[in-house]
Amino acid sequence: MRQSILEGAPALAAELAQQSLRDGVDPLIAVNHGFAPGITFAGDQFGRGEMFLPDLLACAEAMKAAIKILEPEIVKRGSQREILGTVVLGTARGDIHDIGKNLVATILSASGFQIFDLGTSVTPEQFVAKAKEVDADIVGISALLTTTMVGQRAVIEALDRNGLRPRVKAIIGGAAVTAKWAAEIGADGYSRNAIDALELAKSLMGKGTPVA
Ligand code: B1M
Repeated sequence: MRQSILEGAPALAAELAQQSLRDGVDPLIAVNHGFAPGITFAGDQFGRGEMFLPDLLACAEAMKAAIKILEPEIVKRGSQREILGTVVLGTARGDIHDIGKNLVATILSASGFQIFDLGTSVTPEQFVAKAKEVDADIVGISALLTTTMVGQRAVIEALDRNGLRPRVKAIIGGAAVTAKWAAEIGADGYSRNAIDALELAKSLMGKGTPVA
C-alpha cells in the first residue's frame, strides 16, 4: 500500500484498497498503517527537496484513489477517522491559480483534516458564509498574484467583522506571500508550502510542534 502511493499509482492503490476490504481489513488500519505512511514519506521528501512537485501530485492522486474506496466503508462501519480540524480553503477573489491550493487541500485532507474547498476567486463573503455553515476551525486563503494578496486581508477583515476570530484561525499562503505580509494583515500564520501548511494547521489545532 505504501509503495503504491510512493509510485503514484492510483489504479494500484484503489485495487489494494478493494482487496483489503475483501480480506476484512479494518479500513482505518488500511488508511493509517497502509497508505498514509506513503504520503507522509512523500511529503517529507518533497519538503527536503528530494521529490519533484509532479511526483508529489501523483502520490497525492494515488492517496485520493485509495481513500475514495475506503471512506464509504469507514462511514458505514461507524468507525470515524480522527478529524484533526475543519478547514475552509480557497483562492482569493480575482485569482484563478489553484495548483498550490489543491496540493494544500490534498495533503491536509490525507492527514486527517476535513476540507471544504471553495475553489478559486472566492469573495470574503463566501469565506465567511462557509466558515459559519461548517463551524470551521481554520480558514485558509491562497493568493498567487501581488494584486490578489489584498484579498487575503479582506477575508481576515471580514472574519473579524463577523466576530469569527480569534476562534477561527486565518492562514495564508502563495508564492508571493511572506511572513511579513502575514503579520501586517494579522493572519494567524503563513506557510511556504503544503507540508509547512500541514504543520501550521496541526499546531494551530494544538496537535503538533508550534510553528514560528
Ligand atoms: Co500565473 N502568474 N498568471 N498562471 N502563474 C504567476 C503567479 C507569476 C508569478 C508568473 C510570472 O509572471 N513569473 C505571475 C504573478 C506576478 C505577480 O503578481 N507578482 C502570474 C501572472 C501574472 C498570471 C496572469 C495575470 C497572466 C496573464 O493573464 N497576464 C494570469 C492571472 C489569472 C488570474 O488569476 N486572474 C495567470 C494565469 C495563470 C495560468 C492560468 C496560466 C496558470 C494557473 C493554472 C492553475 O493554477 N490552475 C498559471 C501558472 C501555472 C503560474 C505559475 C507559472 C505557477 C504557479 C503554480 O502552480 N506553482 C506562476 C509562477 C510561479 O509561481 N513560479 C504564475 C506550483 C504550485 C505548487 O506552487 O502555487 O506557489 P504555489 O503553491 C505552493 C505554495 O505557494 C504554498 O503551497 C503550495 C504547494 O507547496 N501555498 C500555500 C499556496 N497556497 C497556499 C495556501 C496556504 C498555505 C500554503 O494556506 C492557506
